[in-house]
Amino acid sequence: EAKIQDLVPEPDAAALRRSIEYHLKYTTGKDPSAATLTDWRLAVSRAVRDLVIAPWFETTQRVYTEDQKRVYYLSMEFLIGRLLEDAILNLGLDDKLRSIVGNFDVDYAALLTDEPDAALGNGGLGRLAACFMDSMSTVGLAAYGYGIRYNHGLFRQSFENGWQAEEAEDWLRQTHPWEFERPEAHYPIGFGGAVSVDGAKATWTPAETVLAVGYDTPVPGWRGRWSNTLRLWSAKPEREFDLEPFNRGDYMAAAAPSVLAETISRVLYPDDTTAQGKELRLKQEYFFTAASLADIVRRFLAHHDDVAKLPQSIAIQLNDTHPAIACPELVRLLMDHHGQPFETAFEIARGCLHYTNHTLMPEALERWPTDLMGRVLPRHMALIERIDDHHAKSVKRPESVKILDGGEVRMGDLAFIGARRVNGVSALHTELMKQTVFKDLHELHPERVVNQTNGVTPRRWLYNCNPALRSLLNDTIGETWVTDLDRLEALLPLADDTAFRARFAAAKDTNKRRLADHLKHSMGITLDPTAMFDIQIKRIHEYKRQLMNILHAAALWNAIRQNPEKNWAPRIKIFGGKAAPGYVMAKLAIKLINDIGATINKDPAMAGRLQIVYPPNYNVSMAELLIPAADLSEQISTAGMEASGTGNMKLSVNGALTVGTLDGANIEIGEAVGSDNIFIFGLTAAEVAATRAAGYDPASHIAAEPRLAEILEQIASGAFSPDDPGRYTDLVTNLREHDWFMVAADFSSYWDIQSKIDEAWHDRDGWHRSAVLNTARMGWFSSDRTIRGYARDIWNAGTAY
Ligand code: 26Y
Repeated sequence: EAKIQDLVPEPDAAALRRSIEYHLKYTTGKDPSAATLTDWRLAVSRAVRDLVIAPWFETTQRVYTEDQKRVYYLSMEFLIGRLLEDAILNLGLDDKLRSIVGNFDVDYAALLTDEPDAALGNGGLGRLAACFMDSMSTVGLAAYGYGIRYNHGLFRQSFENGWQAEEAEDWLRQTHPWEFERPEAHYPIGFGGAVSVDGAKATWTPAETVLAVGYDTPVPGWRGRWSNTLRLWSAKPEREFDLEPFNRGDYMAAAAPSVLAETISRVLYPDDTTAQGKELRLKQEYFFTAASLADIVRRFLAHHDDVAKLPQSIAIQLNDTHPAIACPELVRLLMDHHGQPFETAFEIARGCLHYTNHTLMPEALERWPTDLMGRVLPRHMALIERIDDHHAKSVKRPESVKILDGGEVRMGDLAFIGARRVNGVSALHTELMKQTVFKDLHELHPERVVNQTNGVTPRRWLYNCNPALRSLLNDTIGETWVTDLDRLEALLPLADDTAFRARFAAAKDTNKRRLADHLKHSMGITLDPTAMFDIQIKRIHEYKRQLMNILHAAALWNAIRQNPEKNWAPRIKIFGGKAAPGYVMAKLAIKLINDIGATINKDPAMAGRLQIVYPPNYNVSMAELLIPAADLSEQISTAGMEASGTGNMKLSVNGALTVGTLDGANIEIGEAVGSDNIFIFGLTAAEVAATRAAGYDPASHIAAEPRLAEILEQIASGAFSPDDPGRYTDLVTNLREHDWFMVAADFSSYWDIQSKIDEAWHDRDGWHRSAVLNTARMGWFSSDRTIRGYARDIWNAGTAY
C-alpha cells in the first residue's frame, strides 16, 4: 500500500527550475526578460502547487475507498494570509527555492512578500478557521472547509491625520494561483418566492436564483503527507444578461441579473461587533450554507443510499451562528427532496450538526426579524417555527427557550437546539456559556455543551514566522516539535542554562531588528531594538481595552517627565489593529492612540525611554513580523468578555511574556507557563459581574488614582488635541460616568503590574528565563491538540497521523 508521503516527489533542483521556467512561459505567458516580480511569483506558485496535486488526489481517493468519516467546517471567514511561503516550508523546499530563484536574479524575499494576503476574515474567528485547516491536514483528518470567495476581503486601513481611513481591498486583481475553478460544481440557490403545500408535501418556488460556483484550494499539511480541500463559493448569475433589454438598447437593464447575483459574494462584512440584521448578510449566510449542504449531500449519495445514515458518515461544524441556517436547510432537503417526515429529518440533521460559540456579547449575537427571514427564506421560516414548537413540546418551561422571541429569530438558540454538540473556545468561556447566554438550554440538555480550548498552528506561527527561533529549536531538540508541540518541554532544563538563554535572547534580538528594519522602510521611523517591545495587536474593541494601554502610556509620560532619572525600562508600545468602519468609539480610540503617540514621540525627554508606534493595516502578514519580535504581550480585556484569544497563544509560544487579565485562554496560559512567568492583574470575571450588580461607580476609582485623574484631565482639556480640544470630551465623560468596560476599576492594578514588569525587565537573565519557559510550556496550545479534541469528543472521526 502506497503511503501518501511517498507520492510527494522530492524534486531535484534542476526539475524544479525547469518547472518554474515552464510555468513562466506556458502558464503566465512571459519571457524571462519581460517577466515582472509578480510573473515570477505566479510561476513559482504554480511549480509548488504542482507538487501538492499528487497527495491531494491520493487523500481524496483514500478517504473515498476507506469510506472515512468526513468533517465539514462551515465558516463565513477564512483569514488565511499568504499561501506560497507556507506551502514551501510545509514541503521543505525553502533552501532549494531560495537558490533557484536567486539564480534567476530574482529577490526571493521580495517574491514571497509580493503575494497579497487572502484576508477573507475579520479576526480571531476567521484565523482560527485557517489554523484548523492546517491542523486537519497535518493530523490526517478527512476534512473540507466551506466558505465564501469574497472578491474583496477585509478593507485596507490607512491613517489620515491619525484617523482611520478605509479602502477596498482587491486581492483578486491579480491571478490567484492556488485555486481551481469548478464550473461543474455549481448549485442554484433560491431566495424569496412562495411555498405551496399539498398534504404533507411542501414546494418552495423561489423568486430569485443565483448560482454558487465552487473554487477549490488544496491545503497541504506538514511535509505534504495529506492534503484537504478548501472550497469557496462564488455567486454567479443564472443568465449573464438579458437579451431583450439589450436589443432595446437598455444596457444597464441587460446586465441587471449579473449585478444582482454577484453582489452576494462581493465583499466581506467588516464588522464583528454588532449584528446589523442586513438582508445581504442573511443572503450571504444562506448562499454558502445551502451550496455547502447541497455539495455534502451529493457527495454522500454518490456512494450511499440511505440518508438516515448521514450522521455516521459526516460531521458538520458551524463556526458560530453565521451558518446556523444549516439546521432548517438540512431539514428542508431531507423532507422536501428526500421524503423524510419532519421528526426524522430533524433528528438526522441534529445528528450531523455541531455549533461553536465565539462570543457572549449580546450585540454580536445574531437575531433576524421574522418578517425579513420570512421574506428571504419563506420555507425556512416555517421550518424554524416547527423546530421551535417541536423542541418546546419536549421541555418543561418552554417559554424560557424559544428560538422565536419578540418578532426575531435567535440564531444562537436555533444553533444550540439543532446541534448534537455545542462548544465554547476556552474553559472560562464554556463555563460562562452555561451560566449566562445558554443557561436554560444547558439545564435542559446538560450533555450538549463541551469545551475545546482554541489553539494555533505551530507551522505558521512558530516554524514559518520565526526562522531564528526555529533553527535554535531544531539545533537543540530536533524537529519533531513541529507536529508534536509538547516536545517543546525538552527545553525546560535549558531555561537555567546560561549559554542557551543567550542564544534564545539572540533569536529575539534578530526578530526585533527584522521588525525595526521593516518599520524603517515602511514608515521611516527608528526603533531601538534593545528597548522592550510592548505589543497589543488585535481588532480595536472597547472590551479589549486598547484605551487602558494608551492611558498607561500617557501616565508613564507624566511620570517620566516628573522623574526622568529614574531607572525606567525603555519601552516601545506597538499597536496594531483595525476598527469596524461604523464603530465610532473604536475609531476614536485609534485617533487617541495616534494623538497621544504624536505628543510622546516628539518630546525629547522621551528619547530612549518611551515611544508609541502604530503601523497601519495590521493583517496576518504583519502579525508574522510583529509576534516573533514581542517582549511583552498585552491581553488586557475586561474579564469575562474575551471568549479565548489566540494572539495571546502566538505571542507566548514565541517567547513574549504576557500581561493579562484572568480572561479567556489567558487563564489556561497562566496555568501552563506558571504564575512566575506571566503578569496577571485586575478584576476576575466574577468580580466584574459582582461590581456591576452592586452599581459600579468609576468616579470613586478615578478619585483614588491621581495618575488616572490627571491624564483624564489632560485628555479632556485638549492637551493631546490642541487642534480640537473638545475631541475627547464625550470619551472622558463616558469613562468618568459609565465605563462599562471597567478601565477605571482596573487601572491601578494595571499600573502596578506594569511597574513590576519594569523591574523584571532590568533582570535580563530572569526575563529570558521566563521567556524560555513560556515557549517550553506552550505546547498544549497547538491547534493540532484542539483538532484532535474535536475529532474525539465531537466528530467521532479518525486521524491518520
Ligand atoms: C454577526 C457578526 C456581527 C459577527 C461577525 C464576526 C460576529 C462575530 C464575529 C467574529 C467573532 C470573533 O472573531 N470572535 C473571536 O473568536 C476567536 C476564536 O474563537 C476568539 O479567540 C476570540 O476571543 C473571539 O473574540
